[in-house]
Amino acid sequence: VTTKEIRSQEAKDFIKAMKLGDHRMIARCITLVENELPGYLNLLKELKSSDIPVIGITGPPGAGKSTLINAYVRLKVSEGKRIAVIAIDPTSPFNFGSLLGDRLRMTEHFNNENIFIRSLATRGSLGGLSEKIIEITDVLRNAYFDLIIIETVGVGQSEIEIAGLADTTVVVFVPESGDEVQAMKAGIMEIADVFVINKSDRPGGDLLAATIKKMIRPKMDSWEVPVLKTIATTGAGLDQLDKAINHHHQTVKTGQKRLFLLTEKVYQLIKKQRMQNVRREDISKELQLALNKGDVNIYTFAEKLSSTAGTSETR
Ligand SMILES: Nc1nc2c(ncn2[C@@H]2O[C@H](COP(=O)(O)OP(=O)(O)O)[C@@H](O)[C@H]2O)c(=O)[nH]1
Ligand SMILES: [Mg+2]
Repeated sequence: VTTKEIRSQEAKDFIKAMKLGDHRMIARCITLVENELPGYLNLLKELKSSDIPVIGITGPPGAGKSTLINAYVRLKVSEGKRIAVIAIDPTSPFNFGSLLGDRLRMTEHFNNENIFIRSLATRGSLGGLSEKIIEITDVLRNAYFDLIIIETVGVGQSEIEIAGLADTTVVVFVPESGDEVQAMKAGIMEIADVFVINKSDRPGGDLLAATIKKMIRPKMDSWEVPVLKTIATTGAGLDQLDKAINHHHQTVKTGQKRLFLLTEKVYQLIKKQRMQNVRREDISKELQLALNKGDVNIYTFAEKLSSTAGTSETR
């Protein structure tokens, strides 16, 4: 392991290699960022903004999130797409990759080059991890993938923390999740772009769907949140899920949600630099101005904003 600082020029070469699909380089860049090795910020500052879709899949443990992702990846790979999956699962941090790997290897479409899987261990909660995931996701967005999927386990507050990470957030339940849904906080309703009731080979899915539909509030960009039923183990309902994800991406690509997501990311980055007094409204305003001028690198942007915020009056 080298501790030599990565300079900007080298970072540019790294990104070039990632774009060409060099998996070892992708893994190296993620490790650089994950462990904050010397020069990792230089790498982040060289990243270009991109609209490669990031799909967050969350829900209670055992709901079938990994199985669903496995089936979805299979579908997308069969379309010739390249997919990166990040799994953040405190209950089974290392099982996911092998599960996905084994199942994919059995399919005719399996090609190592087209799938990249990385498990991240949590340190108890998602706190502090969310900005890491933002950074790692942005690294992956600069590689050669067509789609990035993040699996997180929904436990209390963490669903809300992932709100800023994914362009499309899919919340997965099972037909028996009624009590959980009833106890659901408003925040979870707000982050869900698509609801999935998986394990719909079991009864109760329609009733739960009706309950969820009653709780849905109006969303940004006039998006109507669909409630879908799937059976991840057979692939039933996967086409509808794919349609919903694609449709959502088209809807928010140029909509309000883009600014919301960037604001959320910059907020997390600045919070990490311990700038507690920064307000999201101010970030949004500055971001909109910057976006009007063109391409925005959120790492340079956050650094600039936190250095100016430090000198302005405290609220
Ligand atoms: N009956 C049924 N079982 C499923 C379905 N989807 C997943 N499972 C099973 O549920 C268990 C948990 O799945 P997993 O994907 O690991 O759940 P996760 O914790 O949400 O990632 C596994 O044994 C799966 O085979 C489904 O649609 N129907
Ligand atoms: Mg899982």
